[in-house]
Amino acid sequence: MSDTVHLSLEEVHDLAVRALTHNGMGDAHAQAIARVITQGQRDECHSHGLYRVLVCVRSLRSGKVDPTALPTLHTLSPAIVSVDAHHAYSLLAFETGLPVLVEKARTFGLAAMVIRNCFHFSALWPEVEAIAANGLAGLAMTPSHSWVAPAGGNRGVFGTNPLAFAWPRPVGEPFVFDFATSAIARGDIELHARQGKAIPSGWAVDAEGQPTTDARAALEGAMLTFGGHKGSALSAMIELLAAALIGDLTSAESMAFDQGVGATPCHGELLLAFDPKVFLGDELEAGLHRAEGMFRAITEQGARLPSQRRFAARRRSIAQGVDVDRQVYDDVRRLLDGDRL
Ligand code: NDP
Ligand code: PYC
Repeated sequence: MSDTVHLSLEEVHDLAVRALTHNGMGDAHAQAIARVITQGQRDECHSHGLYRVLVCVRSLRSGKVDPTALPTLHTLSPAIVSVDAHHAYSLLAFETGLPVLVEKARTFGLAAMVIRNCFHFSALWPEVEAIAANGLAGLAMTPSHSWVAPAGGNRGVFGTNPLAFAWPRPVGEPFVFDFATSAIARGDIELHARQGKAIPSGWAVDAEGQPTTDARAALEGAMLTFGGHKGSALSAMIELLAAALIGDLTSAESMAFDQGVGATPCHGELLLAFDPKVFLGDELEAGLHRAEGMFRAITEQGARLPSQRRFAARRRSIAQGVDVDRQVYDDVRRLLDGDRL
């Protein structure tokens, strides 16, 4: 039997919605979550694709998540919108706040969206891409749980704290990067552990603080930042801007809030949008042209832009569907067995 199951994107979306709603997720949240999970599977970001349905359902069963709360909007200042997720998942809050963020960025040139009190599992590129689809540059960051040691330490302080950026290009896909400030997303180590695979050295230390390539030992120990002190400083910045500054939980506080139940981290998120038309005025074309020159200088020497792998996977998946790890598929299917929660 093959290790993978071939599905269309519609089948991925439908399976995610059914598994979530069967386990008590409200329909609006299930739809928003399934859209992003399908995008993750489509772009071959396996740590944030269908696998996340398992984590969402475990979180629902923990009783911590509000499965139906609807987000509410508040204006903090003319350029800052705040969306309270009321302890539901973050994605509906993002969708609710996006049009306001875009309008504010177009008015003021620079605007922020704060999301508070949200359970947050998702990759950030769908969000910065959605900002770029409106002709704006976008920056997003969020804490998670304190699994990651600071450079020079061996005990978790930071979350895996992703940072994502998108720049709208005159033609074609935007320039996008999105990475954890840990050496790798925790989801990737979890997938290695599920598959009994070793991890590369440099990702984590074990519970005794010793370097390890054992995925399970890594999950028990502490993850490491990417780029040593540089990733460590960026991760600290994210704790400051996307937790302390916005009045929400740090990764350490999110971990404490979890009380060991293993739910999705609960905290806030910060998104910034920049309107090149306001920054550049009459010089818009020249500014965008300058950016294109920089992209050309990268690609003309054979280096690739971040997200090129993802965009190629997207084109393939749209044309042919996706191959889902059979173990993940079977586990998600099993969530449809038994009584509705
Ligand atoms: P990766 O290390 O896989 O990739 C990070 C970025 O680097 C991508 O934009 C990728 O583009 C790019 N990249 C990779 N290799 C190259 C290369 N050779 N040249 C140029 N660019 C390259 O990601 P992570 O494991 O760090 O993170 C994975 C996902 O996990 C992210 O989407 C992140 O948002 C999510 N995450 C979410 C968290 C949360 O709390 N919500 C916490 C942590 C992570 P490409 O995709 O095209 O390869
Ligand atoms: O993969 O590190 C991760 C992660 C944490 C929260 C959501 N994804």
